[in-house]
Amino acid sequence: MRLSQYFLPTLKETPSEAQIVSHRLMLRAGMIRQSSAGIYSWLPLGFRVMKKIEQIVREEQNAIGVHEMLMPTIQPADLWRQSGRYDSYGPEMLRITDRHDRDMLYGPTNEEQITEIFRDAVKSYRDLPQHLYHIQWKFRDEVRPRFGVMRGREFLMKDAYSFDLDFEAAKTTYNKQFVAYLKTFKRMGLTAIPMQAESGPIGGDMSHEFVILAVTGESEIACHRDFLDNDWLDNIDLEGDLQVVVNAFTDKYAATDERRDPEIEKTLGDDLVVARGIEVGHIFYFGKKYSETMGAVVTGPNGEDVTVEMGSYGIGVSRLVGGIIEASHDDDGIIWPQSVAPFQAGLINLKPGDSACDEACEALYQKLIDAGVDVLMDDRDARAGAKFADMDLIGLPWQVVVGPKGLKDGIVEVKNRATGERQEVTPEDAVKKLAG
Ligand code: 5CA
Repeated sequence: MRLSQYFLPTLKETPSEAQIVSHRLMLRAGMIRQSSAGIYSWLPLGFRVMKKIEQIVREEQNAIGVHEMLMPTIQPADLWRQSGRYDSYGPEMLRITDRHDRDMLYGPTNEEQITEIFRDAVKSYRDLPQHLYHIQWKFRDEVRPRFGVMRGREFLMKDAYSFDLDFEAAKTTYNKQFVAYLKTFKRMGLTAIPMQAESGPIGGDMSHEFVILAVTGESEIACHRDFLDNDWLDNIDLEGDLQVVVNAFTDKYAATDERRDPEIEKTLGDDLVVARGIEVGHIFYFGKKYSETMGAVVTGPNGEDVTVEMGSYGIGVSRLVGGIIEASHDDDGIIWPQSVAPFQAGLINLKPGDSACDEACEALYQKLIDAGVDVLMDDRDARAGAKFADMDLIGLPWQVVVGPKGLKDGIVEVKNRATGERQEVTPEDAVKKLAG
């Protein structure tokens, strides 16, 4: 991509409405713009990151055999009357009336919608289990939308739903999602701590929140120090026995809000960490809560009626964009983990118009593309200082700087955004380094 032909409206000044670093950096890096409170447009750079995150989530869901589908954003109120949640959900639900005076709503979640689809299609235990997900926009009319995309009103969620015959099968499904979540967040460079949680308006009696630590997190959490020690985490083989992996995490203390236990915390002593966290995912087992009220019943092995066991599994895809920035930035800007970076490398032409620089940049640009490196070339006619600042701000993992002085000696500079380390290498070696 050539920056001269791209849409990247970066800001020098810090926008005054942004209270936390990820919101500031997303606005400054030209990733998002606010449309109204808690509702954002995703500009090309931000959109790329969101798509990368979405793809990781998708791959890990597909890997455990959950099938992708797509349900609508607008749902009929009657569906929610069947579960009883139309009245109980409260003012967070955006209620709409269509031209025929029918009550509709913008979905805050999809338990009812998926249960209806399942109920009408699946009649026998032989067709179980069914595990489905979609990645779709949600709307919750939050009292206090804030912190940019972290607590939006409109936000993108991956929500998966499971239908199993009995508790044992439902528990296995829950465990599979649990481990898939650990893998998903790890691939994004995040250490997510699973903690027992309240299930709130979704309901149910088994539930874990996946929380990443950040000083600006909305909730206070308490956990065993081991959760912050990546060595311990790295030593757990996520491909191992499902229940053993889940136990390795759930055996250690991690809790938030009412679930915190002062007695346990006392015994932990120096091993206790109290910090602030951001909830990036939440999984629920709620058994027959919706299947009973909505009649999701199949014929069992002995011809009897079996009300199916359900769970739901959410990941805040758009929230993660902000969450990753909270976890990975410095004073100069964002530091993208390779796996979600909008481009792998930035190529800076220090002197556009200088034929040697232009030629070397064009050649390098082409070679990087040929080597499969997603590259953003800053070919704008701007000051070097401004180019460096923008490149640090948008946080691509690698920067390649091409200037007239270096070219005389046949070299370019390669900078690692995360470590700040710089190396002078030939253009050929730069390609090798970035492609490798
Ligand atoms: N139906 C269930 C799971 S599929 C559900 O809705 N769960 S949830 O309410 O916990 O939301 C799932 C995830 O969406 C949360 O963990 C969080 O990461 C994200 N999320 C929730 N509310 C917001 C919001 N207002 N802004 C951004 N992300 C949000």
